[in-house]
Amino acid sequence: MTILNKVISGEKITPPPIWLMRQAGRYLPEYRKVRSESGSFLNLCYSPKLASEVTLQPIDRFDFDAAIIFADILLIVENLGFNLHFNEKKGPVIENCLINQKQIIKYQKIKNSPLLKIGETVSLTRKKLEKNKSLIGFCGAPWTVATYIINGGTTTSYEKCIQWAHDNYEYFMEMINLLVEISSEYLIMQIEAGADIIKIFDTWSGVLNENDFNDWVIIPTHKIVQNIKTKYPHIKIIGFPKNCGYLYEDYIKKTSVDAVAVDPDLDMLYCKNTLQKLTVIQGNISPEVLRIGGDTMKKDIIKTLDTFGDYSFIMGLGHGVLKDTPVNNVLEFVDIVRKYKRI
Ligand code: 1CP
Repeated sequence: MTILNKVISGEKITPPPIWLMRQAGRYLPEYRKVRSESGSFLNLCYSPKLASEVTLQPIDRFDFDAAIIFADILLIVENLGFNLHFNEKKGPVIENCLINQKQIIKYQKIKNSPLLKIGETVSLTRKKLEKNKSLIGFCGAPWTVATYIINGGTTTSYEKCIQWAHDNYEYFMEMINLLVEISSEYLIMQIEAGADIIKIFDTWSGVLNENDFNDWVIIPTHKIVQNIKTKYPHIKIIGFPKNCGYLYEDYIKKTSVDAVAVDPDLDMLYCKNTLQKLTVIQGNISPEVLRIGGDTMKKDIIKTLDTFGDYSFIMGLGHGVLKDTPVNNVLEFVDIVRKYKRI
């Protein structure tokens, strides 16, 4: 069993395993090289050899305990008939913003689609990755992916997006249900190709009230978890309902995920006294603190390890590595964690 799987199964390991969200990315010169040669971000995602190479770059450099497949949560929108591209300045762009004009949703099975390339990246990477390291497959949670489809890219007003979802409820729920189906299919494909842990990213879950959170975050996520566990009960699933505050408790109890990633805004003692009693947590150094480095980072790491070390814990960030993070700070981060001793 990999170290990460042991911890998610409830074993306490000191120092804890480490991996970071967006550990492969622009802060690494070797990533920037491959990325510029690939032509575009999407080309890189759909080139298994190159995607596998960048997936492994942070493992070679920092010896993290897990690799996360290099891809993006938005690739899947093409399977529902929406065209996706990435603009250097604007980020993701999905044609036909739904707020302006509804579009009939198509459904293209994973097995007949370019997403099969992601499966190739998974199997190529698994062959090269050490046996005691995990390979994390992932998807975006339906609500978060839906916000990009509704708005045609990153949303500037979530209120507008939520209002649109209520005004077009039937259409919206059909889209959420299709996202549940296709995401489950996609994750099962990644597991069959060699992913041993799954992460479900719900970056924009924090903008919802309790009712919408239940219907659009908890219920769809629970269905995805059930679909995976029915087929692969041993596969561990990490949920990330970012910025959802005290709703983390409901999320943990009702979705049946095996672990949650916590964001840096959450109170540490709440995480320790409430969430760690319910599940395994991953977190939650702020990406800004990693970018600053030095004593600020060291203090935060030690405080985090002291606070969460009574239970099984995964060391990481509360969100993705920022692109101007010095590589040396990441080396130091790993060094501090690996030298940590519990008194
Ligand atoms: O040109 C580039 O290098 C593009 C930058 C980039 C990268 C490196 C994007 C564009 N996506 C990714 C990779 C990525 N995205 C991974 C790979 C594995 C890893 O973590 O190392 C993962 C897991 C994601 C997931 C993702 N994409 C999320 C969920 C997690 C999060 O960061 O909140 C979201 C919201 C996206 C959408 C996305 N992808 C990229 C951009 C610019 C955006 C928009 C972000 C936003 O709306 O604010």
